[in-house]
Amino acid sequence: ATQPTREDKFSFGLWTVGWQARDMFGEATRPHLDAVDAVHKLSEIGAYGITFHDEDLIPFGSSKDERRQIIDSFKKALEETGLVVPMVTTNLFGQPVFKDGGFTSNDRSVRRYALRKVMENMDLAAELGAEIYVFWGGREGSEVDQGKNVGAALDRFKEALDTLAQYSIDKGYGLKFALEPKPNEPRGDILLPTIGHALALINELDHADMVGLNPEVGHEQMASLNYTHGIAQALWHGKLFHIDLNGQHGPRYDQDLVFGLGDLLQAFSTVDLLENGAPGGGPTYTADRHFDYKPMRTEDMDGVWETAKSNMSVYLMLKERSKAFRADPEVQQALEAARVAELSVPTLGEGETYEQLLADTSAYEEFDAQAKGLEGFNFARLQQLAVEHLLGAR
Ligand code: 3MF
Ligand code: MG
Ligand code: MG
Ligand code: MG
Repeated sequence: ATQPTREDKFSFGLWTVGWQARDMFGEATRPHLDAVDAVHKLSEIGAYGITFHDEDLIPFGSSKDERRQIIDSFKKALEETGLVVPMVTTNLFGQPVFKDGGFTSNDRSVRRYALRKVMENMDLAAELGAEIYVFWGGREGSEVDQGKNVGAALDRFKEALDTLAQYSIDKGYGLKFALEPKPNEPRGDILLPTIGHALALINELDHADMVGLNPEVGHEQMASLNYTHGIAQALWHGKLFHIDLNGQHGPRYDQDLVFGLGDLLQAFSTVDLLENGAPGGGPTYTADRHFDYKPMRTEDMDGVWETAKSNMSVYLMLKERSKAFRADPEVQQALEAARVAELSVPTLGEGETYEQLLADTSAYEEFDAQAKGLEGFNFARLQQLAVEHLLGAR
């Protein structure tokens, strides 16, 4: 059951398995991974898709001819394997020109250049049949509070997204945009630091309907937030367009561990939500299960593929455990005892007005709040059952 198939819809960023492990303190420990080889290898281990930043595939500064050649051999590999490209994104953080951001650089000419870079790559995304276009604004932010007019920066963020959405519409690309929040790293503070901030910006956009989120496990956890709650809210807004799955140990640097290898208990509730929906009902997630992680710097290429397989196998093990959890009659009793489904019952009766609520003395005047306050919610039993299922003790 931990053997992945195409139906599991697992996808990987080319920058994940292709990460050469160059970090803040040390040189690369692994050779360059050719995109064509990555496609073949990912297909071999049971993945469904591959995603990329423009520069992961086409080195910065390539000529038009070089670009075409790379794209053609990449497409050939996709055809040979049947691997798909569900999502594409732009690198607006690596080149020195973007050191103060792409869409929100204080320098207007940099912002115009950033828009053009995205448009060129959107053409490629459409050519490859991608449905989702991700925006992670890694350099959109500041270290010096006085150096950035946050309101003006949000105006420019909106201007960029509105312009690019119009471009996709006019070209008939049908792309859906997904914003990826992150609190910090590489900037001291990044704009749209959490799921909530990004959702609020979306409300201000001209084409809000085509813009959603790509939340990453580690990014929310770096902000000490609960990832499962975050994606649950995104789902509620109809905005969980895509996901970046990985692992993280709390609020430290962005670790990009293999999925689940951090807060495993939360990974369990994440998979439970993604695969089974909320207990008591609600919208579900349908796009690819995308991993954004970094294979440990200590590993050679064999180790890289070992970690790639780990992501999928951990996910599938958690999926299997979550199915067993939901199917267990004791869990169903515990959910019942914790009155989880009761939350889906509206607080007011059908058609009931606040006047009727005011007239209902059983709701207030006769309500024994003290006695009610002594009743337990039985969450402890539910938690224990979740742990037992997670550990395979049931
Ligand atoms: C950085 C990230 C990014 C984004 C990517 C868009 C380099 O912490 O998570 O990966 O995921 O830019 O998908
Ligand atoms: Mg990340
Ligand atoms: Mg990410
Ligand atoms: Mg990360």
